[in-house]
Amino acid sequence: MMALRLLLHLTFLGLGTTQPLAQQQGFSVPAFDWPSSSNLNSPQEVPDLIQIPNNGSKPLVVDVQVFVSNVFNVDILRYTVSSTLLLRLSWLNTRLALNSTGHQRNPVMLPWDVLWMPRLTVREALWVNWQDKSPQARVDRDGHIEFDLALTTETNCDFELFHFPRDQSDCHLTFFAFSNTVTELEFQVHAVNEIVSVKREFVVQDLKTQIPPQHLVPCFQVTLRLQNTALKAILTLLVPGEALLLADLCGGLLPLHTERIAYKVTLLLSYLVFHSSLIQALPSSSSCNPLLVYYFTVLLLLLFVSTTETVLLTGLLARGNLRAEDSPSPALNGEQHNRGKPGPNPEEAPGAGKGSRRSWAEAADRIFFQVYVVGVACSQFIFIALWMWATCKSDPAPGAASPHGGQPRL
Ligand SMILES: *[C@@H]1O[C@H](CO)[C@@H](O)[C@H](O)[C@H]1NC(C)=O
Ligand SMILES: CC(=O)N[C@H]1CO[C@H](CO)[C@@H](O)[C@@H]1O
Repeated sequence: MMALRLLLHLTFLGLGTTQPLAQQQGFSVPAFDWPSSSNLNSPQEVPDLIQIPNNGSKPLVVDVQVFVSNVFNVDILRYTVSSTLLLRLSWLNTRLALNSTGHQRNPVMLPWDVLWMPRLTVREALWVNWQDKSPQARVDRDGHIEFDLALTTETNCDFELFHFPRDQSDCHLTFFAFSNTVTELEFQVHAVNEIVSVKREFVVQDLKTQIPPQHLVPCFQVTLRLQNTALKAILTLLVPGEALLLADLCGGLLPLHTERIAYKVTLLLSYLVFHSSLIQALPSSSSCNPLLVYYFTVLLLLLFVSTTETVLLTGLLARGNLRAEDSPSPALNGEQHNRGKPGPNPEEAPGAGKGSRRSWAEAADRIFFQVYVVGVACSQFIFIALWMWATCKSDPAPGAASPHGGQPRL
């Protein structure tokens, strides 16, 4: 019998790691030791210890200490956070106190499946990996039970990316004990920050715990405040963007009849490539999209306007030159016909037209350049002001706006 149990136990451990993700979300009780309804003749046969300890008319108080040991991945595109936590659950079961009196003085270790324990489910989780598949409970002589549960989990988080890459978001992990009711069970929760790794783009600024105010199932909530350190995004996004804008401004200093048009078109093309990779690197959202998206779109429009201006003026000049090249032959003929005659000098007319057209285009270009510099400077100042003072608060989620049912307001 013992050998069979051991074999079953090992099989369970072996299977445990290959379980589908959905099954790993709750801390599932292995089937072999759980009294199934088929081999129970009456409810009295359910072993006492696997039922929740009674606390009269009051709920049992389970004390939870949450040690956050790592936040190892933050994926803003998928809105997920991966973290490693340790939960230390402790409560009092006076029935065990009676049993462990006698010569036994030290705490005893009991397998977790002979005792009642809250079965926890993480609401925000995509997957949960409970690291120890068969944790042991430490029971002291007063009947205090202590369980350590280590878990790695990937959870959903609504990042506030309006100020990306200097964003800061609160990510929640809500633990529910679905197999008990609020009249049976109550949590008391504290958090301990045990994060030692600092080699991360996102750092944990704050760690809080609370019991959500309105709840139908016993639960507790851990809140991580994550802050983006922004260095990588500044180096890869802001610096190239600003450099391109500066290069475009300097391009305005080139004379119109040189290769300015090739220079501007190359800049616009390289900016388009940069822009598309930038847009792919940022997530989209129903509200409070990153301010940077608007900024880089304005930058794109500015580059487009300056390139268009160069193209238009160069086009006008080229037409003027063509017309000026066409006109000299009749002018020359006219000169031959009118040689020796007094009057207006026809040689001057085409040359003057060409010169005035060129000076007109250059004046327009100079005015445009000044307006453009002012426009660029204004756009930068407006952006800085928005960055400093504008805030954006996402609408509350339908479930948060009207808890426990009600019309979803989307
Ligand atoms: C029983 O309930 C009371 C009142 O809520 C609480 O102070 C006490 O700690 C509980 N006892 C146990 C064993 O949980
Ligand atoms: C010695 C003693 O008190 N034993 C008790 C241990 O707990 C079980 C289950 O509650 C009781 O049935 C025993 O009497």
